[in-house]
Amino acid sequence: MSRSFLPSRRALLASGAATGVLSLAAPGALAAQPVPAPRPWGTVPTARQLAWHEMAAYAFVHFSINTFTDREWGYGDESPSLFNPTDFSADQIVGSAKAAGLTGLILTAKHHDGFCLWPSRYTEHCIRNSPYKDGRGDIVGEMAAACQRAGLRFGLYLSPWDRNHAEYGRPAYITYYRNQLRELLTSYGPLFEMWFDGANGGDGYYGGAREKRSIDAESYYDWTNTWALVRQYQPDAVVWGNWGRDSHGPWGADARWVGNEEGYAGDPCWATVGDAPYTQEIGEHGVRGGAHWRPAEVDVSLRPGWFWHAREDADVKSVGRLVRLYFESVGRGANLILNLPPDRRGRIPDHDAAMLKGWGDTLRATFGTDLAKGAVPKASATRGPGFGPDTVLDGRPDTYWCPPDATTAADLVLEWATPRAFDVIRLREYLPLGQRIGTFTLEIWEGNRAAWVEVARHTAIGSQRLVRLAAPVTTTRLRLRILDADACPAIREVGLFRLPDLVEEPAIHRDRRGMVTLSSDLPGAALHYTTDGTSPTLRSPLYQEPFPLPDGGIVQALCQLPRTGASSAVASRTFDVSKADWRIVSATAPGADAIIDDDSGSLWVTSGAALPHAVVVDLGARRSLKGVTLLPAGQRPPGVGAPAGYRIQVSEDGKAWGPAAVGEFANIAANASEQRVMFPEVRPGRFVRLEITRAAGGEGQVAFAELGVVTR
Ligand code: FUL
Repeated sequence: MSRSFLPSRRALLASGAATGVLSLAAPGALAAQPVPAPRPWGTVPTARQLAWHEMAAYAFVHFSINTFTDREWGYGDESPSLFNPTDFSADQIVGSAKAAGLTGLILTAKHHDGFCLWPSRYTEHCIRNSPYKDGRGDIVGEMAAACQRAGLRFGLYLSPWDRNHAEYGRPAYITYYRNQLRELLTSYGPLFEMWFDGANGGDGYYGGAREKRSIDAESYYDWTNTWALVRQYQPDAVVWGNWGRDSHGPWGADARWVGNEEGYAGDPCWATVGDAPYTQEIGEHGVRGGAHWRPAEVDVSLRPGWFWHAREDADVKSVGRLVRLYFESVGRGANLILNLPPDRRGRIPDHDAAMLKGWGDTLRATFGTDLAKGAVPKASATRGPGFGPDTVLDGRPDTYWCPPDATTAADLVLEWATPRAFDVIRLREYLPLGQRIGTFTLEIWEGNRAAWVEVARHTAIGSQRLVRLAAPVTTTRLRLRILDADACPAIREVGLFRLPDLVEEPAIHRDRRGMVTLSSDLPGAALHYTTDGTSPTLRSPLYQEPFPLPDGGIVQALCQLPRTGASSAVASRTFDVSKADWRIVSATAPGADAIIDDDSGSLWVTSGAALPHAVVVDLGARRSLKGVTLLPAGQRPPGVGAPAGYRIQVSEDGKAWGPAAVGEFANIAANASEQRVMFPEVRPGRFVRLEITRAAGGEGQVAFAELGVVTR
C-alpha cells in the first residue's frame, strides 16, 4: 500500500466521521462556497480492505511435503524427513515475485497434510524433524525476512483441515490450531493477509486412525473466535475466509474466493455480496449493491497444479497468457494471487522465472507511461471546486471527479493538442464512497467523420477497470460516458496506456476424429508448426488446414504478425491416441458420450442415485495402458459435484476385469485442470471401467468433461 493512501480529510468526511463541510476552494478563492463531499452509498470498504485493494497482485507460494512426493494433497502420514530442499533460496523465490511486479507473498505455512514449515512448539510434524539445515531450518522465517528485504508484504496460509493431527474433528484440534495461528501471528512480523482455506476431503491419517472425519466447518472452526486472534495480533491483515468453498454464510471474512482456480473474475465483478448462499456465480460476479464488502481474490497457479511437478514443466503459463490473466482479474476490479511453485531445490525454475520477469517487464512497459497526462479534461457536470475533472489526472488516490448528488449519468472528456495512440484505458472509482457506477462506455473522436465512436462498453468499475482494445486507436479526444450509477459517480483516475507488441501463442486443438486445428485470435497471423518434437521456427511448415494426428504426438506452434514481424512464444500440446473408435459400453446415467467427444464444454452429469457411478468405455483396440486422464467440468450445474474418489479397472474382453488404480482426485472441486492417474505398471486392455466412489462439492451427483488414456 502506498503510504499516501491514508484516509484523507475528505474520506473521513465521506464516511460520516465528520459532519461539517470541508472547504476545497483553491487558495485565494476566498469567496467560494464550501462544497460537501457526497455521502457514501451502500456498504463501504474498511481501511484494511482499502489498503488491500491497492496491492492488486501478489504471489502465492505452495511449497511443502507435496513438492517432494509429487502430490497435490498429502494424506498426512508422510515423514518430515521427506522435506529436504537441496538449494533453498528465499531471496530467489521472492526475487522472482518482485521481477513479476508482485506486491506481496503468501506462503503455505501448513497445507492439508499437516506438515509445518516452521519449528512449531505444538507438533513434531514439522521442519525440526527434517534434514533441511539439520532440523534447525525455518522456511517461514526465511521467507518473511526475504520479503522484508525486497519490500514485499508477507502473508500466510494455515490449512484448517489437517490430515495428520490425531485430534482433527474434535475440540482439542481447535485449541492446537489456534495455538499455531497465534504462533504465526506473533513471530513473523506484520502480515497483510491470512488465508483460511475451506478444502476438506474427509479422510486422512489422523495420527494413525486412517479414517474419514466429517465436520461442520462453521460450527467446528468457530471462525468468529478463531479470526478474533487475527484481529487481535494483526489488525491490518485481511482475512481470506473459506466462505465459498462450501455454502455457508459470509461470516465476516474480508475477501471472497472468486469461484474458480483458472485465473479470471466475472465481468462484471462487484466488490459486494448479499446474504444468499455462495455459488460460483456469486464468487465470479459478486452482487451489485450487496450488504457486505467482500471483494474477489483470483487464485491461480503459474502451472496447472499448486505444487511443483516435473511433469508440468512444459505447462508454465506464458507471458501472453499472464498478461491476459491480469486483465481478466485485476482489470475487473479483483485482486490476483498468482502461485509460484518452487521445485525440489527450493527455487523457482529458470523457465518459470523468465515468464514472470517477461510478464513484469510487459506490465512495467505498459503502465509506466500514462498517455492521458497533459490532457485538458472537461466534465458534463461537477459538484464544485476540488471535485473537478482535473482530479482524474493528478495521480492522487484521495481526489476524484464527482458531479452533484442527483446526477447519476455524466460524461468526462479528455482532449489533447496532439493525437494519442493507446490500447488500454484504466478507470478507478473512489472506493471510500462505495461502488457506485453501473454501465459506462468509452468513445473516441474520429476527426475525419467529426463523430464519436464507441470503442468499449462495460458494467462496473470498482477498484480498477482495465479496458484492453483489440488494436491501438489514435485520437485527440476520449469520452467516458457513465450511463447509470446508484449514486453520483466518483472517479479517481482515468489513465491511457499502450501495450508493447505482444503476440499471444496460437491455440492447438484436436477433435475426436484426430484432426488438429491451430488458431489465433490475431487477424492475419501466420502459424508455423512442428510434430516431430523440434521447436518450431518461422521456417517450419506454415499451417494451412487441419491435419490428422490419430495416434497422438506432440504439436508445437508459434505465430507471427505480418504487420510488425513480431512472433509469439511456442505453444505445445501432447496428444494421446484419438477417440475416433471409442464407444460407451455402459453407464449408470445417460449422456456418457460427452466424455469421449473431445469437447471440454460438453459434460456427463451422473444421476442423483447412490454412489458409485460407473462408466465402461471400449477403446476399439487393445492398448498398453499406462494410466487414465480425467478433465473436470469448467463450470458444473448448480448442486452438482465433481468426481473425487475413483476406482479404475481394465479388461481385455469386457468381461474379466483387473484392478488398475484406486485413489482421490485431490482438489478437483476447485481446480478444473486435467487429472492424471498413472497405473503402478502398464496394463494391456481394450476396456476401461471408471467408478466414481466419492463426490466433492455437491450432493452425490457429479459432472465431468472428458475421460482419456495414457499410452505414450
Ligand atoms: C485449495 C487447496 O485444496 C489447494 O491445495 C490449494 O491450496 C488452493 C489454493 O486452495 O482449496
